[in-house]
This record gives sequence, structure tokens and C-alpha cells, in this order.
Amino acid sequence: MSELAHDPFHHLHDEAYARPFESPTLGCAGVVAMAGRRGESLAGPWNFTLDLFDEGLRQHWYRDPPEPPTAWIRPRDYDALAGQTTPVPSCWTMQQPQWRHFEGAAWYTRLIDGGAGGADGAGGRTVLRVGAANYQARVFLNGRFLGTHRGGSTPFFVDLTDHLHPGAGNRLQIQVDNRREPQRVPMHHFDWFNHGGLYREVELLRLPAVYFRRAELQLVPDGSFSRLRASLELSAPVDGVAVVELPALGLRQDVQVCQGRGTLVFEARPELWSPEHPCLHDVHFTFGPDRVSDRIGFREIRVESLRILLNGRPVYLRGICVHEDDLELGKCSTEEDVRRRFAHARELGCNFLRLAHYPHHEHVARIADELGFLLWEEIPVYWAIRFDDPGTLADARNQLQELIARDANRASVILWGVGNENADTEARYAFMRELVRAAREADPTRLVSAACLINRQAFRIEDRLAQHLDVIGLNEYFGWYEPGFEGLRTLLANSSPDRPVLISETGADALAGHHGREDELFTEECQARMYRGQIAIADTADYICGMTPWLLYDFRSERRQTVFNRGFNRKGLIAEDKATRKLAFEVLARAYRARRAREAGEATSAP
Ligand code: GCB
Repeated sequence: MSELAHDPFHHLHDEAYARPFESPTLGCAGVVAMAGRRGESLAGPWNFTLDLFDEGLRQHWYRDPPEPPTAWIRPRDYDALAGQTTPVPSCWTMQQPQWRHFEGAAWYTRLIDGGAGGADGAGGRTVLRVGAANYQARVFLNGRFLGTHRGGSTPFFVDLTDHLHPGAGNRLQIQVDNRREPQRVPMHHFDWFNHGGLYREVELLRLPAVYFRRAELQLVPDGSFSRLRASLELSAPVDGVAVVELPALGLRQDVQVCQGRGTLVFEARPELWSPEHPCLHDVHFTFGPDRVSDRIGFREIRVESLRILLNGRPVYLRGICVHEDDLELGKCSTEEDVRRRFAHARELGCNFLRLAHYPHHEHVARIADELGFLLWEEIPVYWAIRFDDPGTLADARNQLQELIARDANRASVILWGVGNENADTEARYAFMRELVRAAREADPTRLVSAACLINRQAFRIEDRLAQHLDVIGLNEYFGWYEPGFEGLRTLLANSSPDRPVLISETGADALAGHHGREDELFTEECQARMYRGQIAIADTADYICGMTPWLLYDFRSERRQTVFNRGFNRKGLIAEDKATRKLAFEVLARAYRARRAREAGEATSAP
């Protein structure tokens, strides 16, 4: 195109400007097995520009090479390497007060080292891993668009190899867009804060030409505790032999790989993992030059009639829900933060956490493996998302598959939550059945659940989805949103589910330090009374297999603006400072202690 044919005003009239950046999509097909892999961290300051009007996509900001203004031949609206920087990982919403409520696109740029470049002859690959970016991310390298990822809480991978120059100075740009929209998962309406940014670790993986996409080892859930299944997938459809080693058991197994996939079931009797005995085994997976190592616990989880069985024994889930939210870090979560969370859960007497309402940082499940906690992990299929939109389904399914791929080796994770409080419509029924199918296909070893609503006409625990779940999650707020506890008594008496029910939410708001009468809303006394009432009744139904009250800490939510809330959901047992306990903390702790004492008594008096 001659200089004169170039129309510098074209973008002003181009309302389809975003279309070229909707595909290719980056999703679970590009997953790399991370087990113990160490990447080159891209943590640190990145150049950062907010872009509320999407000028970057309209004007192709990624095309302009960074040059000093003296070299520019046209005026620019953007200069990738000028201006401010922001740390990665972080939420921009927590970086500057004026960015707190920014919802839109932002451009991150940083120069990376191309190593020997794509053409090093050895066929090695350089893959970018983004731990999470909320919500949509578009990746550009050296002026080319490489793909887009949807979903704000799961990791994604981009193979950069073919577009890298040897050595330093490769320009990596990631546009992250946190706009709330009806077709997203979650949609625009949800009860937590909408943070934005590259808020989990970003790293470069230098991999051999063929590498593991999946390297999983699990106990076969057949009640015998004597067989392990290795499931392997490689990045190319090659044939060969992979090796799985479990040194503690003196085991070394060859796994035939055909067209890039291999499965082997073999005899082994590993010591079993449980919350009381969280023992982990070193496991190594090797295929040619690719070798990854994981620490894996082996346990069996299944449902029999109205009970959840862990390693063949009934387990009652003494749980609590938790959001990923921090007064200073927003959605970023440090190991210290996660360990404090488990310490509080331990003090409560919990053996179980519901990680609401989206995949939390991957170190949560690793630490839970090590400390001995059971986990529910979920995807944000929350409230009234677009159940009739195939694009929304594809997004939700991909988030689920990415989560399962990420945590498949984590013994702590026993339940996949596929939805939260979705009305029982035809479109939702079809959508959710597909998610349950996808969960079972990706992981036949764990249980599937969803937080369901009740049938208000019959006043029963009844949801068509329930027949497809292993455990029915029940969110109910009797004593808070619905005054009095009589409703709960009636609901439980009217219901006769044929599988276990977990009270996946119940709770009440209380402002820490606000005291008053037990019937005065938002006081600590009122919240404590709610817990006492709930616990007394929930314990009477034999199909209740546990509870995860809502929730451990107060968290930011812009939907909540009373004088008590001021932008926070106050249903925490502990305030947002993660230190100040409310009265209800001790009420729940006492109830869980009593239950443990009862269970211990039953165990010792059993014949
Ligand atoms: C619910 C939702 C949860 C809310 C909670 C509340 O049922 O599942 O996300 O935060 O109620 O506090 O109302």
C-alpha cells in the first residue's frame, strides 16, 4: 500500500475492530503439565496503559515498534515502553486509588529474551504461561496477535517459539480486559469485587520439542486401594515409552504412548492420604528429555447412598467458604495469606474448604495437600449467566477443563463445583448437564456438585440437575434472608434426597464490633444466633454430609452499600483485616469440636 492509500482515519469508523481478536482462542488444548516445572519468572514492573475506549485494538497499538519519538513518522496515541509501570502479578484495581473501579482494557508490555530464538535447530519450544488474567487476555508478540483467553481465574499457555527473535528485545504485550458482560462467566452481576489485571504469576517455560501436557497419577477408585492409574498426554502425536517412577514404593513403570497418549493401570499399595495423615509421594514422569516431578497424595473419594466415603470411611465435611480477596492485594494471594487462611480454618475445626466462586490460586490446593484439608473447587457459573449461548458454554467448559488439568494431582480436591444458584430452566439444565459430563470425562476420580436452589412451590430440595450430581449443594439463608428457622425445618423434613446434601452456604452479615440485641440485624449477636439456629437444625437430617457456612472473611462487594457494609459483604466470621473475630466464629468452632468429639466417641464405641 502506498503511503497515500493509507487512511489514518479508518479506525474511527470501524465498529468491527475487535472481531479479528476473538480467535484463535487459547484454552485447555494448550495446557502444559506443570508438576514441579520451573519457568523463568516475568514478575516485576511491566509498562502499563489503561485503555477504556479500546483504542489499542482499533488502532493496532501492538504494531508500532517502540522507537524514540524522534523516529516517529506519524503521531501516536500510545507508546508501549513509555509512561508508568505496574507490578506483575498484581491487580491494577489495588495499585492506584483512581484505578480502583476501572473496568475495561489495559495494555501490559515487557521485553523478553528469545533465547536462541525459534530456529535453534534443537526444536525446543518457548511457552508463555499466565497464571491468571481477569477476564479476557489477548497476547501479542513482536507485533503479532497470537491468541485470546477467556476466563479470569485459570492458567493459560501460548507457544511463542515461532515468533521469537534470538536474544533480548522481544516485545511481549498482553491486553487484559476486565469488563463485566452478560455473556461472560461470571456475567456482569455477581457478589464480589471485579478486580483487573495479570494478577497471578507469568513465566516463560523452555521446553523440549515434545513435552508433557498431562502427567497424572491417581488411585483407581474401586475400593481396593491397590491400583494406580497413570494418564499421560504429550504435546505431539508421537509414539514411544514414558516412564513413571514412585521411588518410595520402589516402582518404575513403562507406559506405552501411542499418538501422544498413554494410560496404564498398575498394582501398588501406597500409604493413603487423608486430613489426619496427609502423606505425599514423590512421583517422576519422563518422556525423552522431558521430566517432571510432582508430590502426590493417594486417596479414594466416593459416594455410597447418603454418605461421602473417604478411603472407604464416612466423612462429615466440617467446612467454611472462602473468597480470594485481600484488603491490600485484592485477588492476588500470597502463600502467607493462604497459610493464615488454613490456620483459621484449623482453629474452627474444619477439615474442608469451599473455594468460592472461581478457581483460587494453585498454591491453595498444594498447601491443602500438605496440611491435610479437603477442598471444593468451582468455576464461576454464577446466577443468571447466558445458558442459551453456546459461546458462554464453551467458555465455562474450558474454565472447568483448565481447572481440572491444573489440579488433577491434588489429593485435597474432592469436589468440582459446576454452578452456583442457577434457576432451574431448560437452557440451564442442558448447559449444566454438559458441564457435569465434561467434568466426569476429564476426571472420573472425583465428585461433582453444584450449589442448587430449592423448589419453592413444593418447598423441597429439588432440582433436575441433582440426579446428575454426586453431592447436592444447598445454599440457604434461613434466619437471615428468610426470617426464622421454621422454613429450614420444613424444607429438610419435606425432602428425601437419594444422595448426600452439603449445606454449601448459610450465614448472616455482622459488622465486627457492632453489638446489640440478638434480633438486631448486622450485630455480632444476631449473626451468632443465626449460626446456633442453623447448626441445631441442620444436624437433624441424616442426608446432610457437611456444611460450608458463608464465610471465613468479610470481602469487598460493591453491591453492598448500607452503613454496615460500605462496599463489603459482612458475612465473614472474621473481618476483612483477617484478624478481628466475630462472636459467631466461636459458635461454629464449638459446634465442630462437639461433632468431632461425637465422631471420636462413636469410633471408639464401635464394635
Ligand atoms: C449467596 C451467594 C454468595 C453471596 C451470598 C450472600 O447465595 O452464593 O455469592 O455472597 O449469597 O452474601 O448473599
